[in-house]
Amino acid sequence: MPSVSKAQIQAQDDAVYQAIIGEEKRQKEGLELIASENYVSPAILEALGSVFTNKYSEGYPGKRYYGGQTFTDQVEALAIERAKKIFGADHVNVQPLSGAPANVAAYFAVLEPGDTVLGMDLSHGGHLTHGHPVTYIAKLYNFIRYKTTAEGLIDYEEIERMAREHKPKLILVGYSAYSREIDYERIKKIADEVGALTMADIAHIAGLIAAGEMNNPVPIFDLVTTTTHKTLRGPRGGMIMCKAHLAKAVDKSVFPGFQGGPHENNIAAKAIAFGEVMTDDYKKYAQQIRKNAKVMEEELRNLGFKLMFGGTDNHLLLIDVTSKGATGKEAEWALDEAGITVNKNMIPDDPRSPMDPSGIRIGTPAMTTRGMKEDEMRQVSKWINEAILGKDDPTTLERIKNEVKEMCERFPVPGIE
Ligand code: DSN
Repeated sequence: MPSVSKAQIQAQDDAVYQAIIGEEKRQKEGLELIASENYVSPAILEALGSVFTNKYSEGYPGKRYYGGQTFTDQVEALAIERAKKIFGADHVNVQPLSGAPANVAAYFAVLEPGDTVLGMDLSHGGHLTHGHPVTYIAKLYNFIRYKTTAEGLIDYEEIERMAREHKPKLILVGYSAYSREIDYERIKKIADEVGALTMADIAHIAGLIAAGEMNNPVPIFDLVTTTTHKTLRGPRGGMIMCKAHLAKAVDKSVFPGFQGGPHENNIAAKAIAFGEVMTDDYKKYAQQIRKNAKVMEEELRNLGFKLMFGGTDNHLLLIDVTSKGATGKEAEWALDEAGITVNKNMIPDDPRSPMDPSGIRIGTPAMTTRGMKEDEMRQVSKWINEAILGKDDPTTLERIKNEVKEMCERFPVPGIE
């Protein structure tokens, strides 16, 4: 696999060069299980380092505030057209710098201060930007938070009851740690009954939706936001899709309402990523992500782990590790020592704190990009169990780290030699 040249950085700035080399080694020798991370193609890395980074282009294709926009217009229009085709969207804005800005710009497009929004509680799989009290938007809007049922599924009846009681202006679905399918038709019906708009944040599962592996809210919902760097396997960035009637409001909200000049190098990379998403290879990749997650579900359950939401329909698993005698923080640390990167995560109604919760979240997108399949998932599940049980035994953690490194050598990371 071709690597992306760093010759200029090496010649000019050794401190930065060493940091990049260190990160390449970490990515190459370790197993990446953070559900929101992935590896982009060498073409996407090149686009990120292209001369588009030099250009200011406030506005939109054909309607910019500065001159010199022939090629920024070309590349942005291409990204928009590809995204519209992939998701069946009426309108797409590819300028949001990431997922949180995309969500805030979507709120600004349709809400007035004080408006009520119904969104999922963070510990049940929601996201900070879905109204967690630590965020500024929670001071601006009246967020009411719903939860999953005791069985760990989205509680549609409760959402219906809360929607009737609170009459929200917006009902929000789409999650960061929830592992099950979402019934968008049912949410739309509830929203229509109470006169609410609908918004889905598909940041985690956009790639699975694009490949037809999960339900697509875009033809049904008013607003759909996503990042482009998770299962979509594009550059770090965001995107808003919406119905035609909200197109102007969304564009005005992103610029000039919220952001300044878009990052056209990033938008060029998004266009390349969308081109990749349209291929048969990508469809196979998305299918394998889910197969791999299912194998890990089965293995980890057999190893005695308690899986939140009863398992997975997508790319991730939220796991309670306390039954293995560890906290989420301890498990994250032990796995790090063993060359396996995960993130500690709250579980529904977690009695512990966000910095030392009861769970970890794992995902298969990055491992699947390296070409790992069912056999490797079985092995990784065993290592997870051994590392957590052996958290106080440096010899066990070192042994797993060496085994992880050995396996990783057989599965190259795109863009790294
Ligand atoms: N930080 C992302 C994640 O890991 O899910 C969401 O913002």
